[in-house]
Amino acid sequence: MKLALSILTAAAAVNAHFTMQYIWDGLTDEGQNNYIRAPPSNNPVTDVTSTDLTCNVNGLSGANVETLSIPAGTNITFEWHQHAQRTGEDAISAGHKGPVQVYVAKAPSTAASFDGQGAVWTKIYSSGLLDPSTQEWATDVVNANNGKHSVVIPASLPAGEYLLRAEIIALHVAQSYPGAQFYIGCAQVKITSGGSANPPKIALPGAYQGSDPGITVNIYNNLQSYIAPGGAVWSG
Ligand SMILES: *[C@@H]1O[C@H](CO)[C@@H](O)[C@H](O)[C@H]1NC(C)=O
Ligand SMILES: [Cu+2]
Repeated sequence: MKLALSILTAAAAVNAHFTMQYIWDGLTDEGQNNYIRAPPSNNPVTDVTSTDLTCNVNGLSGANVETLSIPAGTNITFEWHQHAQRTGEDAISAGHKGPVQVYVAKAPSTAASFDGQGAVWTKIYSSGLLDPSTQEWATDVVNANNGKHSVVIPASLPAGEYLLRAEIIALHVAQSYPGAQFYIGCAQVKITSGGSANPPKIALPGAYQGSDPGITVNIYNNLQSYIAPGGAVWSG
């Protein structure tokens, strides 16, 4: 009986997917799915060549999504959940181990009409394997924070409308490709009072390969280091 239960629990954990459901502007909760291109389900993306990698399923347009005005330098918090709730259930299932990253892309005109294709994405945050001795991952911290992680929008980014793309990669079945699960949430913002930086940019899809060591990886063999896909963080 005990064995049967633990097998059931393990199966449930594998299926326990999640979505980005809230953004916080500083200490202000902007409300469920507001300013966010919400996907139709909490299933992950697994094909790194798909345009779903950009902003999740149906994420190439934000025609019905509002755009949040924020000054450059704002501390934005992203909040994820398995279901539409803040009930105290694991925000992201604890079995889902991996890195947490944030990218930004400047829209040529409005964020709502921007499809995010081409070399337009700049990585502004990345956290991965935090402690090899305990095998603590960035996802463990997100879970401990009730689904939240934060990033400060670099003050030197030029003013304009942007997509903010938060990404959690779950590596529990990443021993072969496709296997790694990409959870992606895109928010639409209008950055005011920015600077004049011209940061490095990559394409998503484009920059990730199935063979990347951060995408096809066995995390259950006392992994000592981890390199997240998409290159270095630009610090502003
Ligand atoms: C951003 O806000 C979060 C949540 O309030 C806080 O934990 C974090 O320390 C802040 N980051 C910075 C750099 O101020
Ligand atoms: Cu899942």
